[in-house]
Amino acid sequence: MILIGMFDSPFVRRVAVTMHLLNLSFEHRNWSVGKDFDRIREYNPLGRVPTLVLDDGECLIDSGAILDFLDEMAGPEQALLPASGAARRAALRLMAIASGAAEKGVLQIYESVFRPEAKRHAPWVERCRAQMQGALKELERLSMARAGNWLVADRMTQADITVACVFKFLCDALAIDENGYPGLSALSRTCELLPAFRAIGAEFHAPK
Ligand SMILES: N[C@@H](CCC(=O)N[C@@H](CS)C(=O)NCC(=O)O)C(=O)O
Repeated sequence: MILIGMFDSPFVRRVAVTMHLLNLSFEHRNWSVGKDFDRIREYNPLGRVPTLVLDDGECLIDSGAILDFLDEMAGPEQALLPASGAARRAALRLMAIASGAAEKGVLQIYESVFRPEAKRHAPWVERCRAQMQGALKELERLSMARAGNWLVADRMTQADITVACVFKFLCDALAIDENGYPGLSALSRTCELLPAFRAIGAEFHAPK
């Protein structure tokens, strides 16, 4: 399989970390949504990452759909999203809030990367920032409420992976102060020490 996209994207990174955890090997194409846009569009009509190219050439798009496929490949024992019930609902809610925060973070970055200064609209950026901060506040509340190391179960789930990837991205790319989020910082430290997270570095580079 070929994974397209840079690991500083939290969407790409959550897929790569998951593949590492599930022992699914892949080739990596470290393509930027800026300068490699045309190459990415050959595999994904939206020109977005992550895109996962399967061995038979099928192209999977959108990290949520890719994670669903990876869990299916891994089988029910190893799948990272809880199979049913309250734990599944809680994990999906956490993942939706974290992904939404990441999307609002990405929009703030794109405002300065893809728009000339004269066309930037501060109220729009403020709105995105408020949405991102609202999401982080809720993630912090939920991470402080957990009983053990993990968010929804007594083992790591996709909720932990997604929240940790998003928190790291927002701290690095948008200078979010970790100290304001002790629960998320603790989860992040636990995750970032794991071999799968260490293997998939997340150093942020604004798209060119
Ligand atoms: N919902 C998508 C979001 C992916 C996403 O926003 N990727 C960004 C990079 S972090 C991207 O491809 N940006 C280029 C663009 O949207 O034009 C997913 O989960 O895969």
